[in-house]
Order: sequence, then C-alpha cells, then structure tokens
Amino acid sequence: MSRTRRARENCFARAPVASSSLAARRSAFRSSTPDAMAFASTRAIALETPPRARLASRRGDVAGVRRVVMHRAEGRHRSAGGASSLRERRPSSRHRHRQRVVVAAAAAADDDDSNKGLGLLEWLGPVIPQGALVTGVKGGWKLAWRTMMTELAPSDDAGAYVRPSYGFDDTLSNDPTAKHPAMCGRYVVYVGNACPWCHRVTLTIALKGLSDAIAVVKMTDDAERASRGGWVFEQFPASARDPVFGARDLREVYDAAVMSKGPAGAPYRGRCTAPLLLDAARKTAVCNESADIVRALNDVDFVGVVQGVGQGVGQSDAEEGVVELRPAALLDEIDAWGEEVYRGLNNGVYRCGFATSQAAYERAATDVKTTLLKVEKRLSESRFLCGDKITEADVRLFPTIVRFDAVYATLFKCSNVRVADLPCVSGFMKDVYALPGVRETVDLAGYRSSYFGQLFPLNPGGIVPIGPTEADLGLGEDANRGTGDVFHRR
Ligand SMILES: N[C@@H](CCC(=O)N[C@@H](CS)C(=O)NCC(=O)O)C(=O)O
Repeated sequence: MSRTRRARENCFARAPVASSSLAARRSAFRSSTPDAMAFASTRAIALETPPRARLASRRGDVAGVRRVVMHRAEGRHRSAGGASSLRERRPSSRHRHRQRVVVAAAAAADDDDSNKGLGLLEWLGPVIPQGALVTGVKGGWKLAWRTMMTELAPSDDAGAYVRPSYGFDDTLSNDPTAKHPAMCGRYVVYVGNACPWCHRVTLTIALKGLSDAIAVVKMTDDAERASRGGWVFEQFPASARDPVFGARDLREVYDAAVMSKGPAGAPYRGRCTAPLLLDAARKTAVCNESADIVRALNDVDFVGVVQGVGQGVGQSDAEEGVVELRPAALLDEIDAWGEEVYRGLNNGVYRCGFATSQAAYERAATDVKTTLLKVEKRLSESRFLCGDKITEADVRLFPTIVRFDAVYATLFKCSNVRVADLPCVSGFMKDVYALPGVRETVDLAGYRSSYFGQLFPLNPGGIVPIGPTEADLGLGEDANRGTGDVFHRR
C-alpha cells in the first residue's frame, strides 16, 4: 500500500467516532464564524487529508478544502459500512490524537465569542514536535529582540548596557566676548517629555528661575514619525515646531546645527539625543550632555534677566541672590554623591532595563537597590543629600526617584525595591516636588505612556499601565521634612 493511501486509511477508515467527528467538521465548515477560524479548522483537517486538500489549504482556498475533505470523509464513512463495523478496529494513539485535533479545531471555529488563536501547537503537533516548534519560534523572536536591543541600547559582550558618548561639549561663559556668552534670549534647550536627563535641565531652569532667559522647546518621542532617533516636534500647531530652523524633528536640528558650520559641514552622524543646548544666534549646538548643561546653567549669570527662585512666588530675586547649586564648600560632597547617584540610579536603572543577559541584569538590579538603600539612610539624617539645602546632587537624584515606581520598578525590572516602601526617599520626592516650578516639570502619565509605549523591545504589546499616578505616590502632600529656606545663594 502506498504511503498516501496508508495515511488516508489511518485518517478515516479506522475512525471509531467517525460520525460525531464528521458532525463536528461539518458544523465547523458550515458555521458562520469568521473566515480565520473556519480556515484554522480546515487546515487542521487538511493535514489529515489527501494532497488535493492540502493544496487548497496552502492556497488559502477554504471552500476547496471543505469540498475535498467532506467528499472524502463521507465516502470513507460509507464504504467502511458505518460506525458499527468500525468498532472492532482499535484506533492507534496517533489517530486518536488527530481526532482530538479535528474536534478542537471545529470547536474553536464554532465559538464566535472569543479568539482562542489558531491552536498552532495542537494542529502542528503531529508534523513538528512541540519542542522543536517552541525552540524555533523563541530563537527567531530572540534574534529579532537582540537586534532591536542593540540598536536601542548598545551592550558589551557580557550583555551589560554601555551608554554611548555624546558629541557636543562646549559651554556657556560670563565673558561677553566668548563664543557662547550668557545672554538672555540667545539659547534654546530641546527637551523630551519623558527623558530623565532632560528633567535635570528643566529642574535647574525651574529652581534657578531661568525660564525667561532660556527657551525650552518640548518634544515628544515617536520613533515612527522621527527620521532618526525618537524625538519629534508636535505637528499642530505649527508654532510648536522648532523655533530656530523650523525643523520637524531633532535629527533635522542636529543636521542644521552641524551644517551651519560652513562648507565643511556634513550631516550629523551619531545619535540625536536630548537634551540639546543650542546657540540660536550662531545657529550651532553648544552641548548635548545633560550634566554639563546643568553645570553651565548653574555657573553663569545671564545678562538681561534677574535670576532667582522668586519667579511666580513674589519673592524679590535681586535681594535674595542667585540660586547656587554647587556651593564651593560642598563641591567634593556634591560630586561624590552625584557620581554615586549616576552609577547606581540614573544609569543603574537603564543598565537594569537594557541588560541582555541575566547576569548583567542581576548586577544592575543589585546596584540599584544598594544605592537606593544608601540614599534612604542618608535622607534619614538630612533633608537633602548634602545638608539642609538643595544642591546639584539632588537635581540628579529627583528625576530617577520620581519615575521609579511608575516605570523603572516594572518596565526596567528594578523590582527588588520600591520608593513607596522607603519613607525618607518618598519624603524627599514630595519635598522637591513642592518647590516652586517643580510640579510643572513632572508628568507621570506622560512618562508611563512614553516608556511603555515607545520602548518596543521591552514592551511589544504596547500596553500602558494605569498607575501609579501623582496621587498614588502622594505627590502634592506635605513632606514634613522642614520649612527653612532650601537654597544656597551667591
Ligand atoms: N548623556 C546624555 C544622555 C541623553 C540620552 O540618552 N537621552 C535619550 C533620551 S532619555 C535620547 O535622547 N535617546 C535617543 C537616542 O539614543 O537615539 C545626557 O545625559 O544628556
């Protein structure tokens, strides 16, 4: 007997429950369920059927499969003399499995209330062993995932995230003849809504009351609309576009800023990251490293504006003096905490979330927890990291803390510790949030939708969690951490 023939015999002639299975098949074919489900069942059935049906299945010809299968099934059923004569024959376990597959597929096709999928594992089982199928699909997906992760976040051979370095490292100066003198209205800083590095910059602007001196241009991340990287300007209104070059996305700003250097200028190569500080008078980039931008904004005195924290709260800025985030007496302490916060938290959470190996992830998650507990202890002793007044070290700490429970603890798997469980870190977060201008720099819903919606390799389904919200974290509540003036001044 030929192999095909034997296969047909197996399928139909030995069927002990041929009549009920036939009814199920018929019901699947005739049901008014969506084509996809009906096709799933016909494909399952076609696996057991002669080549003509398989051919029709491959062509996606549901009706063709139906015709062949029904014809064959009815023919076999008749020629076998009905169910009673079949009862003597003992079905093989392989055959019983196929029967179950057919009934399951038919049931799936009948059920129009829920989508149970194609039942791939069930109907492919007899052809490809489940182990091979799962291994193959996982391997394919992992390859795609690694490729995307490497583009998103470069890593070393051990799977640990390596933050790339950045291109522009000029600074501002108090000298009016310098390349980039500190003049009111001359500079634009491009920031992304969710980016913690940008948040350092907007915090500095808020705390120092510099919003009249520097234009802050907000961008949103949308890798599908951006021509490179992720940052785009809002389409509407047009006034929300880049005010310097009229660019549509940050890449166009980078290109324009580089090309404006003259004939030698070529399009920008490298990552188009935010924040970016631009000198609008020269139409050139000053700096795209947040730590340096914060330092530049702190160090210079902008000509043409009164600086100070009084903005919007009725204080007399000139009398109060300029806010100083790096007082000379505390520099060593500020830099030591700044470094620790960067390594263990600012970059630590990214090392956690962007790790591509278990070992690299565990190292990073441990670092994050250790640093957070150290910070908790420190904040149990003093209101801020370097005493009872806010410094640059706190400006580095706050953006990571305020995003922690909403994003990093879940999406980045920093799951062995939560800010909500650390009373002093939580109190610090509420305390800073209550300072003038800071609340306006925080947008938890925006963070959640950006991180969960845009970091595709980490969350391919794109589902955005509904919390925690500002209220869930107690932001806006009294921190009970003191009432004195929190600013160093110069
Ligand atoms: N070292 C930079 C890092 C900035 C950074 O990584 N920004 C991210 C947003 S959170 C970015 O713009 N990424 C776009 C990209 O890498 O293509 C800084 O601190 O300013």
